Amino acid sequence: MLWSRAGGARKPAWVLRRLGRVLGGAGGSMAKSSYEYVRQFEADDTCLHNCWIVVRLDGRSFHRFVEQHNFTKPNDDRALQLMNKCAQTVMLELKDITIAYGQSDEYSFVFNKKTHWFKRRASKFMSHVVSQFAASYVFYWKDYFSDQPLLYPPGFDGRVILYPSNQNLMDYLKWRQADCHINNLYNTVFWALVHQGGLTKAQAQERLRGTLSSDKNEILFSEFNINYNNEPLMYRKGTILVWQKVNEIATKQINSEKEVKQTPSKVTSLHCDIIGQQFWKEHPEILDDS
Ligand SMILES: Nc1nc2c(ncn2[C@@H]2O[C@H](COP(=O)(O)OP(=O)(O)OP(=O)(O)O)[C@@H](O)[C@H]2O)c(=O)[nH]1
Ligand SMILES: [Mg+2]
Repeated sequence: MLWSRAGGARKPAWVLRRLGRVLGGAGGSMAKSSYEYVRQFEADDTCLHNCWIVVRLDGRSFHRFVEQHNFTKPNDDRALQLMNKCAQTVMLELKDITIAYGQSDEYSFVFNKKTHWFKRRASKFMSHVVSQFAASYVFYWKDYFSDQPLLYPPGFDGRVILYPSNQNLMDYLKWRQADCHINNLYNTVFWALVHQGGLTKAQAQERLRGTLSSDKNEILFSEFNINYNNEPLMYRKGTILVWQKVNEIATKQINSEKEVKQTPSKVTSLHCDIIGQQFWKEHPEILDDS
């Protein structure tokens, strides 16, 4: 059967000939419908070339979602692992993501600056990342929250940001990790004051007003015997997902005559510092756009 893509969707040739006649086309050949002009209203959202494309998503109204689903405070391991699982799924399903970074209810995905995926259309990047992530969140929920039913469908917002230089991209990721540190230190002291110190939330907030990081570390240590530096790395640093080469060679069959040898990669999660230079020296492949 003859098939054609005219009109957007794939249709058999006889349907197109009939459609052409209905729309007034001559001799059964496909004429453009008088509605075709509406395509011109679609905005061109091609991402500027040679820029890193970052998609960041964030849970919608998660302050309410975490309460209703009884997340532990300030960090819920099940929730963080579920976020990481969803982000790994995004990296495996979509093309050209070189690194991802997540903390709390947010995740950032960095697409290689040379990517040509979906002709670099921002709306395609954002919608694919967010929908894949949200669907995975619901799909894998029960694997992480076996005793807690999902009460309503969670939502995520998304945005696309372009970074023209490697320095800008590194600074973006450092900014997100600095944000993770600031929020996690605050939340750790806040909930220690409430849970262990017996303060109300309002009193804890008042106690922390105007304090510096050093003050918060001191409260944790002197009043609750908590050394902040011994708190789990995933809470303090967030999660970095990168590709790691697997130490074996796999053979991929292209067709009945041709096969190619490949060094496969897998997605690995790290919880290390990315603000200093060491991480970037150890992982030059992340910024390598070749
Ligand atoms: N208890 C708990 N709360 C969490 C955890 N992870 C994220 N959150 C909460 O999720 C919220 C994330 O903050 P925001 O994204 O700024 O707030 P939001 O309510 O999602 O609002 P919008 O993103 O603007 O829709 C905060 O209230 C966090 O405390 C967790 O592991 N445990
Ligand atoms: Mg949110």
